[in-house]
Amino acid sequence: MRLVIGNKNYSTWSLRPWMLLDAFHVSFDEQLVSLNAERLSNRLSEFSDTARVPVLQDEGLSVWDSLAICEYLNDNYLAGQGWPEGKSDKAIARAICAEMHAGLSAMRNEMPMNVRASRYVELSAAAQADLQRVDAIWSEHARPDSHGDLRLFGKFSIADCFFAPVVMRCACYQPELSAAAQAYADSMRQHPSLQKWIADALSETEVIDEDEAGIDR
Ligand SMILES: N[C@@H](CCC(=O)N[C@@H](CS)C(=O)NCC(=O)O)C(=O)O
Repeated sequence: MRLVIGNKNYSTWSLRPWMLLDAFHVSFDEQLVSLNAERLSNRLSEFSDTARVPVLQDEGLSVWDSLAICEYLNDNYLAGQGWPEGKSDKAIARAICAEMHAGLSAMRNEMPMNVRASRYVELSAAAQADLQRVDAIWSEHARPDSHGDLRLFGKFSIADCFFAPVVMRCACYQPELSAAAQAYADSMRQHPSLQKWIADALSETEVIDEDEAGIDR
């Protein structure tokens, strides 16, 4: 199985399924394609008609879109363990992932993930409202897991993978969060898979100008 991803410093959508695979110890190869703007669409259309990453290639099948990839992994490799247990937690987890997937766009646009950087950005009212929504989700649903680490719904799942890029955005731009939300972000940042991703991102040197925002702290 191979996961085609973008630069680890910048590619939020790639981080989601990568983290799921790594955290559940599913064996896979990764292929990193630079998100450098030059001929990007041509380079990415080799892997998917959408010309976007991530793309999962498995036994002749190609699956694009981070949510579809996570669902595929949950069905075929994780025996359903990718989502929280229980009807209500599972439904809410799916709902907040859908919310993250389809919305919160002001925050996404104004706070691009940049693992290497520590920046200040002046956020619009819309981005601040998105952040408040994220804060509410983390505050309401983060609970200690069996090791005492804070995870959404009390057990690492696709929901944590979907919000891991926001954890990294917050690490870069350091917006003010409630104590509960900050505690979740701090705990998630220590997750071994996220630590591996961060180490890989720090070793990258390519700068993608379109994804650089804010001023250095
Ligand atoms: N909805 C897609 C979005 C994927 C996406 O936009 N990926 C970015 C990289 S993080 C990309 O491929 N950008 C290339 C471009 O915009 O040309 C998903 O969830 O996988």
